[in-house]
Amino acid sequence: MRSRVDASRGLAPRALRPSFPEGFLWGAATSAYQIEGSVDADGRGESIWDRFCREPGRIRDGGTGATACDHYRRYREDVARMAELGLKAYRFSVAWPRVFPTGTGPVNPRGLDFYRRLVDALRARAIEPVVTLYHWDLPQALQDRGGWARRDTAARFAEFAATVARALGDGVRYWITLNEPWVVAFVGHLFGEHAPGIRSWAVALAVAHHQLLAHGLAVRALRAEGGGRFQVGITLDQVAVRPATQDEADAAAAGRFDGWRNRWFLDPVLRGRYPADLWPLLAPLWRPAGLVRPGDLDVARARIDFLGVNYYSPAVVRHAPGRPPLEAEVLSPRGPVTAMGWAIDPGGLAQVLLRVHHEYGPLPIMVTENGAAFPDRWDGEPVVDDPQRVAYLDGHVRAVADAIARGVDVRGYFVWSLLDNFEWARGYGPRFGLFYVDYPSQRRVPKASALWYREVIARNGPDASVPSPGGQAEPGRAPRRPSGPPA
Ligand code: IFM
Repeated sequence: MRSRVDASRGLAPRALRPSFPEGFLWGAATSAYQIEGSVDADGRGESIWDRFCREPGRIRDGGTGATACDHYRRYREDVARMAELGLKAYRFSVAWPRVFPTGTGPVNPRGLDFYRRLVDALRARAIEPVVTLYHWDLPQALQDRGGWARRDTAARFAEFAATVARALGDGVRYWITLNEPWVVAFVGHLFGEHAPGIRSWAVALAVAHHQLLAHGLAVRALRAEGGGRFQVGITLDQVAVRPATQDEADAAAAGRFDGWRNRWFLDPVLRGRYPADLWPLLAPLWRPAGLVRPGDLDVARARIDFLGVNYYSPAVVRHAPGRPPLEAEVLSPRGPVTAMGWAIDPGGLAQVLLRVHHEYGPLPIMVTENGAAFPDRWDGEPVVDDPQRVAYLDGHVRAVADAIARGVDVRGYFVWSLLDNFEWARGYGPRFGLFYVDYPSQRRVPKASALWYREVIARNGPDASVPSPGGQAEPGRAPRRPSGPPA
């Protein structure tokens, strides 16, 4: 049998001249808890991440989001930096506990005001705001009532979505309901590495289902507020899955892993059903009585205007008999890796884009996150040299161009991240930013990748006359280093 995971897709010869459509949205992304700080300001309520960070041993360096990049107070300065890069779009998230301190009940107008000011500042610089409604900071009060494992949280989320849309709808056209629901479900509720730190298949699968419901209900709420003016989507993290060998067993294991890692959300959102091959394997884990109710998957399949794809890395999978429940093992990367230990493979981005296009599309796609952490150092110079990140981004941008050349309708690309920030359980160690953040002084220092990105945006694509280093993390193999800090 042919594997569902066809690693050869997208590996045909590269497009010679990387080219991007007119109006392509070149952006950068962040999320509220990772950059804002000011967690007690203006009536904000507690989030699950505030609570989780206080639990000993949860965060590698003991860090919290209490100050982070102090963006809540420095947003004007940060928007000015975006403008210096020439960003066309900025993707940020709204902290639910700023808007509803206890998750529901009375709105906190001061919380909403912050996002109004931010949207106004972006608009004043002609930067398109792209709003993510949920990037992991659930109000703790909702967690105390069961969190995403409770069906009612989906309805509360739709209420939140409608409230934010009403407040910001004049200035915001692009809306993303959820960011990486797979990570929320499984890293937060199966591996216990993210808030709320639960370890249970049954809970994780219930959380996955309720997020799908929440997504569909929020799409409806957004349409009711914005009509046809809004562009609404969801962001799913996609892994380029490849079998370790041509062996049937490895191919089957890769297919199962892909089903859990990618199709568990793709299928309900775009086809209105759970993956048929995985259903018999996973459904018994939550004893489905009452979880999936008639009509739920019709709600989850609400029409979307674009799919957000986050891509960082591939996964090479081999059959591992007896490993419940998927009998699959992800091998350690062999080649170059980032500071997160993630394999560097731009071809994987083309692979996931082509896959979504061929199997679920055609549909408009935005690469809502792509980027890499490397051990950047700042010694007081005006620009932080980060050749590995320049190489990584250059390779991945060219992979997007490859996918476009093959007919994929990609509308935007967002670097993760604008700023170095709080990398969840990994704390402040990994630095993903285009701008280095010196946390003690809160100074932002452009990295060479920011200057490279400024040129890419100005040219609407990478310099076709300069060969790509292929995204390999080898220092010194970056494309020509652009000169001078941003104007
Ligand atoms: O920092 C995260 C982000 O919050 C979600 N996507 C992956 C990034 C890097 O780990």
